[in-house]
Amino acid sequence: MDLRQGIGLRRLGTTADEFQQDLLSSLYYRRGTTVESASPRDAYEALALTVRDRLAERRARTAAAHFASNPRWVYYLSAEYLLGAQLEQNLLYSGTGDLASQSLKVLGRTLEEIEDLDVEPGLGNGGLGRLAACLVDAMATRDIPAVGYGIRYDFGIFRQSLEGGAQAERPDDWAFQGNPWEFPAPDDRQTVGFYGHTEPVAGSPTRKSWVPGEIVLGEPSHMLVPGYRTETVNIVRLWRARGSEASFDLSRFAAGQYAEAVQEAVRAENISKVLYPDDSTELGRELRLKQQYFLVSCSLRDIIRRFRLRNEGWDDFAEKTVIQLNDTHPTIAIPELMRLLVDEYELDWDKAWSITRSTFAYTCHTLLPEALETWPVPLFERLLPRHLEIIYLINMFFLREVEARFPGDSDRLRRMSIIGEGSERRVRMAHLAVVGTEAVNGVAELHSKLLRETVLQDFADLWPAKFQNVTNGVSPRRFMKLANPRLSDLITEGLGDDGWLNDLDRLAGLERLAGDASFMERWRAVKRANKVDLAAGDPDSLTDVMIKRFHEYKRQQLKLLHVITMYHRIRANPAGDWVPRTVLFAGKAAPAYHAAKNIIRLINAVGATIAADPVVAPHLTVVFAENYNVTLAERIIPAADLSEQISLAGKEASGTGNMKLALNGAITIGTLDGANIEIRARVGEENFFLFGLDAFQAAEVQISGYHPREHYDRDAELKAAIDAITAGTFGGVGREVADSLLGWDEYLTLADYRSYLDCQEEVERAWRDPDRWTRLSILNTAHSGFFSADRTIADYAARIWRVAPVPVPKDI
Ligand code: 475
Repeated sequence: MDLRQGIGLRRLGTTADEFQQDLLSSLYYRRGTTVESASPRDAYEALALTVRDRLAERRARTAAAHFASNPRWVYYLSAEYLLGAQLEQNLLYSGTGDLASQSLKVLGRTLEEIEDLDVEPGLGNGGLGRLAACLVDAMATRDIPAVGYGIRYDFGIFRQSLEGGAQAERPDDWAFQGNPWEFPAPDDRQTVGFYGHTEPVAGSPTRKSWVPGEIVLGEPSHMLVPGYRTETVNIVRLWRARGSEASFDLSRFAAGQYAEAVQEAVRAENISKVLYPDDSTELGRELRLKQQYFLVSCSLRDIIRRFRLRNEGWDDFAEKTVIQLNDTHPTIAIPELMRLLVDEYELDWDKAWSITRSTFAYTCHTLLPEALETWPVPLFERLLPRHLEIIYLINMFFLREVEARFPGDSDRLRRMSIIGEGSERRVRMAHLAVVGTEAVNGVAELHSKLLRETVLQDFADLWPAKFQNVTNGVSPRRFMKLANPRLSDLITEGLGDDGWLNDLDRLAGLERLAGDASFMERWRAVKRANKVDLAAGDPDSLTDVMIKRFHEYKRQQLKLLHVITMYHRIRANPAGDWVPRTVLFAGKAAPAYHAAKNIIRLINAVGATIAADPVVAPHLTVVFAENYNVTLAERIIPAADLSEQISLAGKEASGTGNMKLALNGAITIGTLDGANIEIRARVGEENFFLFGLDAFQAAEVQISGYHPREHYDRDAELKAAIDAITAGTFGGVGREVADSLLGWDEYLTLADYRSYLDCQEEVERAWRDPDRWTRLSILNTAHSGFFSADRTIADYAARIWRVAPVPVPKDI
């Protein structure tokens, strides 16, 4: 196609009148209602469609430009996307915010009330899912031809509420009222098989034919992913499971067996029914493996279909395609591509393997052994019999390679095998992911180093060049411009223009303003106004935030011991000169993770005791904000003074909340873990509050035998804090937490307690000097530009994907 001839699309209007006309058209023709009878929901949907049209127009141009250039594509496979609310983002990315506010007047509505109806799709758990969303945003912003593939769960991450201070979970029926941002594409439906058996193919030693025992349909819909200040609009394509026609049993229905008649369809549709709410822990349920294969099977067929639009044969496939695996969840894509190439397209094994290996890349997001996915061989064999056979073959060739390099090292073979031979044989997905890909990366420097030196050491010995680091990043559009408009305006004023929003290194220009009295004054005023908006505690107090999933390795319990100690100190000396603090926690715990839920319960019990204590309450407030999600993060982050990043060193792969908070001028108190190390290196040692064991020391303590009681016996304040819990001071809540800390304390909370408390005193010294604190805050923002997801994508594009941007012409 010659793009100069145009794509036959009329440009949508950009004036207020034209926008209003389009809004009314949406209301009349697409909602089928009138101004007089329009409900708030009608107004919301009409606005969403009007804004969506602006992006859809750019999408059409993007698709045309991509088709014309037949580029190398990036396909991002992720079981999770935490996209966040769409309306505000799409208003920004289409530049229609002001038009929308004005036009809504004709419907008698304000943008603020309409925005409240925009439900965020919570199709992810935490860091990994939000990272996927930041990366697709940055890919579009950098004009990378890309599609994100995922699952359209009917129910996203559960809604959390507190009942008597304990976490309660309710289902998240996020699309109950429909989702105006989505384009269903039933024509691109795929068929997915499960179970059954395999049969030999005459005349071929490697080919097999798989006869599945269950067939499920995958129906895609896509959401638009606009780039910022560029024409590009990419998509994320989400698959929803449907029963096939054959899954409805008419004869049973006729016989009055209504439930039985639909049971097969219900079974099929259960595959995309709900997001597993377990973050960084695996529970190895069959349905989860079904979800993974469902995502992979639908997406690979779609990728091949797209490849075939412009290419023939297989010679160019790996040249035109790179598939990034977001953790091991989509790793069955490796044997699935082998199956498609060998069994269905009849390529020989070696050719298929060379294509497969050079198509995939794998990102690991963890170091926790329990988060490294493995599946029992019998389950795999039942659900995906052909894939298991292929994995065995991959493993056989792989182990031959290892044997050739390290002859006679049977221990090494056993350690590296894709099949773990413990009491129960299991498929090790991380090993499969390393063997079947061209590049493997960790998500922060320390994490990548620890992967090479510990978890994946044998693989790094074998293929050193395969291992890379790509430090995570976050979207400055969502987490600065949208979340913190006041600060963004001030930064734009300080820097002279808003080019920093897609060139975040320019924030460094703020350094020269870090000593400017009037700029500092305004910086402080912004933070204060954000705190007033958040309305969690006194806006003049130190707002100390710990917002993230609840996990013992992240050590919310350490923060809590600090809170209890402050409580004791204030009670002992009510007239002391205390720095007023508001300690704000937010985060969800996996519903079956009892230790984490006990910590939530104890936080709330301690908070209630403090609130009821007239001596302590004026100085210390503990707030637990319910149902932490992207939308809530966008409210809390701009109001934070202190960012708690206190995981046990060597456990947090990267963290991304740490980056969002630093960019918004919060100062970090943290360990040498994950990306904290890189934040500290950039903002400067003197602008970061460091405490605790480093990863090496932590490992040494654990190896030499750790006795938490020694710390308890030695440290009177620590002892008092734990004894208070045990004595029932906080409504009798929390004894399990105290027992676990004293009994084994897996994450060395007590070992880091004193160092953490000392460091908090330094924090308070800095806080007492408002100019010093403001300078720290400005410098944190100024030197965090590196943590833009745009930089992360530039790294992936250059070092892993080897893809070039394909700009979309403005004038087609
Ligand atoms: C890390 N989620 C952060 C972030 O790289 C890191 C695991 C299993 C099943 C479902 N979800 C998960 C994670 O493992 C996860 O969110 N990992 C996080 O990835 C992005 O910044 O340190 O813990």
